[in-house]
Amino acid sequence: MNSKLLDSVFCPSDLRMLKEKDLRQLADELREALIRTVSTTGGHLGAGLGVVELTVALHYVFDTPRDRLIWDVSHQCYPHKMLTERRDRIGTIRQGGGLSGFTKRTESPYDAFGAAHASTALSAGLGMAVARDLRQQTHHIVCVVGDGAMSGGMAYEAMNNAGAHGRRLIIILNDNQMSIAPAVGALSNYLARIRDADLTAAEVLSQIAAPLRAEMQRSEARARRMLGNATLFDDLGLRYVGPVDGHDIDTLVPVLRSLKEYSEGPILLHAKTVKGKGYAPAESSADRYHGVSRFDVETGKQLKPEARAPSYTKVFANSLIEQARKDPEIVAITAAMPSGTGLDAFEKEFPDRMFDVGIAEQHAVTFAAGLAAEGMKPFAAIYSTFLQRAYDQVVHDVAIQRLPVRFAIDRAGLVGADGATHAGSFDLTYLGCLPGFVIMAAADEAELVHMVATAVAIDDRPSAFRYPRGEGVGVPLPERGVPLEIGKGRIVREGMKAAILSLGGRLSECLAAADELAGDGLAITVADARFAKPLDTELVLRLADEHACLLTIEEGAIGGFSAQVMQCLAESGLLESGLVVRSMVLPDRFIDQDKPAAMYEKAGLDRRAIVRKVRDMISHLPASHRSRPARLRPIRTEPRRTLVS
Ligand SMILES: Cc1ncc(C[n+]2csc(CCOP(=O)(O)OP(=O)(O)O)c2C)c(N)n1
Repeated sequence: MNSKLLDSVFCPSDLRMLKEKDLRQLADELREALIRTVSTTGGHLGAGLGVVELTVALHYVFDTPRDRLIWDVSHQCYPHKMLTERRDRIGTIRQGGGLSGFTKRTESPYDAFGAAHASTALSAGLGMAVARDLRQQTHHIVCVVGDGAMSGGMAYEAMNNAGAHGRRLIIILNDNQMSIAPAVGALSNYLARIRDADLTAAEVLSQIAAPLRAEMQRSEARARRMLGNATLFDDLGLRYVGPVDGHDIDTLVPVLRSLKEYSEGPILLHAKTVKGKGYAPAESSADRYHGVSRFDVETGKQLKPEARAPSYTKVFANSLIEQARKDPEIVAITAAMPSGTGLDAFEKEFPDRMFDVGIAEQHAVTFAAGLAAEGMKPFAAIYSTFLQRAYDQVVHDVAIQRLPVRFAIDRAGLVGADGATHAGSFDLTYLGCLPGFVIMAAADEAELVHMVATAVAIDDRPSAFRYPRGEGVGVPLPERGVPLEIGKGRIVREGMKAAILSLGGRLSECLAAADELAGDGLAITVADARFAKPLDTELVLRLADEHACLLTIEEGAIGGFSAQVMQCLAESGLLESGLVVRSMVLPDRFIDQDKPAAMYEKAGLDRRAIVRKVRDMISHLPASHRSRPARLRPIRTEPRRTLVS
């Protein structure tokens, strides 16, 4: 297909020069360009395909960027980026130095609000509406929210607030009946009930033109209720209109124009869309091509690199299934991420013991606490970045009551193409300060199997185990998980002079660094702490006592594992003994998307950085220590496993 119209649109003001009758053609060209682009870059596709017409119509009717357009989650923003001065760079999306896969305020004035975590648009939009009103400005605020994102608690908190404020705010509910998986929950059932027939533009206009004043609105709501068709949104004080076909530009344009005229308060347009719209392989796939690798446009076949080892996610899910076969009290919880957490496999085997609670991490955690309070063994599988949402629930509902909720923390550390919004940087820090928690980090996939078994066995307090995104390192998997001794690490390789104490997935880089240093005649001890909490103080003190240098490394922000080690060393007085101590943590800045290897290099957490650090530490040794021999006693040394390089 040629892209004649699309080529004429660099920015929305170009778009607004087009005739209304040309918008259909523009949308077709945009959709085609989107498919071609994502086929070469990979990324989020289905959601963008579902909002092509909405994107065109919104930029046509509203005066963006003066009018603020806010995309919830914003994984559907690719067509928006292509119409807002970024089409020439769209082929760089999600790559190092390229466009972000999400809206980002620093990237463009058209990105009114940055996002990537769900359910924030209404709160941000209401804040902007208040700012506008206080400054006596007149622009519009438009929030586009998916039905999945509408299942998150913040969306209700915002509607509750917006309904009471009565300020001008335009909400487009983009209802495609999908989250990443099919949408779940009572709200989804409710939307299915009210999404019956599509209204024409004229019908929506008469809906809007109906009684406007608040009092009359109330009586209209009563009348509607009596007719059995009041909506939850009306009752919350938001004017509900629709549903309309969200792919019909001829309906969308006049309807959006009339929303612009509505001055009585918040108004919500219910638009029905199809995730993956207009691309057959996407429309017919179970996840409607939510997130894809590069693919062949003709067949839709995704080109995934061959896996060298099973993913951590899969190892976690299989281990939990294995445990659940023996223990009927094990249940699993996900907040709208059944495939991302691997729990879809658990659900297949135990349909009654897996709970997808929607995009509702806070609820997921307290729900798990309730299960634990009744003696069940809940595993809440939540990405590190999304667990941030539920921090008070972790503290107040789980930790203070010492309830044995097990947190399976996926995507711990840097995550590649999703960038800073999805990095799992903080969990070691925010969990490490909570009394009573057991916190483990898997150095490889075999360790993860044992950590799942350990978490099953910890039945008197909360526990968490973290593991990185992507494939394991290729070690053989044990036949079955065996609970680890709580709070005990292991020495993986013995050396002299310098010791590296690693927590989690950087262990293989430490071993590679040790190999390199050994080539230069420097024998390095490498230990795997396994537990960030309780800390293996015996191991820490021994490493400190028997080496002249001690380096800790973790894939987490400042304040995590290394802080616990430093505290231990400081309290023991060993810091005054001439010991050279350093820590390697994620740098104190947000790291944009890139290939994982490049991100580790930027973060200074790769083999080369470790080698540099150790050499630097040794060069800082006081002369007396340089000749100090190591006095390592071989305890708890484990044979080194074969690692896939
Ligand atoms: C707080 C949070 N939890 C989980 C996710 C992962 N996630 C990304 S998109 C998505 C589904 C969003 O569904 P919806 O809003 O309906 O948009 P659609 O993809 O269907 O267009 C989820 C669960 C997230 N971004 N934020």
